Amino acid sequence: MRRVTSPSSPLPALTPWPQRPAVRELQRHFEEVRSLHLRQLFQEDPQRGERFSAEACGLYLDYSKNRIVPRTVELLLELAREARVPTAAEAMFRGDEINFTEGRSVLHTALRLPREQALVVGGRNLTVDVHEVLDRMAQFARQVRDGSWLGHTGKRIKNVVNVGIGGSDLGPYMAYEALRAYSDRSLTLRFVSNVDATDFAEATRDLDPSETLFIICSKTFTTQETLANARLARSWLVSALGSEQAVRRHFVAVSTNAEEVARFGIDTANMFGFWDWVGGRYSMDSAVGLSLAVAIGPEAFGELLAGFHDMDQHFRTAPWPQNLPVLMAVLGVWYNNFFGAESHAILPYDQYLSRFSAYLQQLDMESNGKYVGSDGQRVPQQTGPVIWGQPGTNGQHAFYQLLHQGTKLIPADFIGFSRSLNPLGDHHDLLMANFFAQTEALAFGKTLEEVKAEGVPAALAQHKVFEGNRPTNTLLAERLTPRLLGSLVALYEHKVFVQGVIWNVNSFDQWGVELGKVLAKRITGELGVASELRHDSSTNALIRRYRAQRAAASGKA
Ligand code: G6Q
Repeated sequence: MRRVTSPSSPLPALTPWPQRPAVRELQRHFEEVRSLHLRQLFQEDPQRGERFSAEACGLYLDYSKNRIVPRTVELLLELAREARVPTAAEAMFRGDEINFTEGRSVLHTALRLPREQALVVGGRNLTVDVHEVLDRMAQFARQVRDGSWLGHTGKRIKNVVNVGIGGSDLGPYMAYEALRAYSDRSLTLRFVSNVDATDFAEATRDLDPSETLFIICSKTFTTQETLANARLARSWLVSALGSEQAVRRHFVAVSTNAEEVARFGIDTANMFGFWDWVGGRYSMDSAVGLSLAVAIGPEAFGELLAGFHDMDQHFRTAPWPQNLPVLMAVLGVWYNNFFGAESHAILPYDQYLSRFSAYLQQLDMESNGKYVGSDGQRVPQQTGPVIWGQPGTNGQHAFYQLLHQGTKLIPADFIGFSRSLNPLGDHHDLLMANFFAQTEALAFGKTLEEVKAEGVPAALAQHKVFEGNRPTNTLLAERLTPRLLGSLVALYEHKVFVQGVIWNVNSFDQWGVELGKVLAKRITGELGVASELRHDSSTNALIRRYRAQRAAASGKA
């Protein structure tokens, strides 16, 4: 339950953005460096590639293709210091209620603490609670994987369907796709999130109910979409197997709300809990990852958690000039608040990371897409950017045109691996050649002189010029493993955290999703009846048209 608290941040107040000394200094500095070209910067400093690089937890970050000089980094780190990032980070790790608008601690980092590392908050050792659930998850995952968890008719489970939305879907779905190579291929995993029944229908159309297990994943267990899909799943199962008793063997719940789980009809013995100090979009390493743990097994799931923890340690202890999350955060601030960039692209060169940018969209945009600061006032500066992206090289044949020659500045993160998990033919070299070529092309472009020297006709020459100077970060790792994925996700979690602190927003609430939910509830009751509508003229007309087409269709049926 949420506690009613006085909504003020436990962190020391921050000076408004325009008055911060580091902001002023950065504005001056920006005027000096804004027109510098990466071509020139690389020419002047042959060591630049090594100078602007850092490495941790198996991830090598090359940030030399950013529009920075050494002084830029110093000033950006000063901005982070001035925004009291270390104080905020320690408050988070310690369990202070930094999510003050919801009266909650923010302790996703406790989900990956090793068993022997106690974390006592409010007199309770949270590590014990965390590992108790992890042990139950491991036991359950083993039972499904070894076939000892049987369905109602005595058949072994072959299909696992995770039903959840937002934070209860995006994380496990992304990670399942990312770690497919490590999964038990005899199991079919599906993810149903949308309240559009097509999602459920398509996910289950080829599944045998007697071999299918549903994991109903909902922190609150009150989410409209998830409960609608869970009810649909129950009737799909019960009508096929002919007994309500089947629910016991085919439904488990992941939630913080035992009461609602029981009300739905799932035995709370089959419930895996977590806590209100885990935010939805920070929950894939809690019991929300149960479907993933079943797919890849408890050992690999443990490796994933170890990877998260590695990055937590790195973030907490590494000096900032080598600190990956801090560096990536301040570089993002540099483009967002000084160059006026509106978006940030995430471009993984690995098919297994096909859902990574969708995952980061929620992590970043739901955390930092806020115009009210921690002091309750509208912030005077820009906050979180639009996050978007697709796996390479597909994007190259689609939207990269705009990255190279568009009028907008779009900083991008390129993520790639030296070794493929599917080393077939020379595919990996082809993929990675593109990976390296793109950041090179974006940074250095092609001048008019170069184009002319190729003999391009004058009328076409300008069209073939690439002005370059488009900033990128490159993250290169050896191989995509569960541990590496954990570190990669934690890297972005902490990046988002640092940015939220600098922008002085509460990265852990999400009030902006509430209004639409409330209005939808009201409209749901209006769609099937001919009641008077009291919305604006646009909404009224749309609902009337929907009602009419719905009625006409049911007349035909
Ligand atoms: C994430 C958000 C949101 C949440 C979903 C699902 O940080 O809070 O995406 O995860 O709304 O909520 P439940 O897990 O409670 O169903």
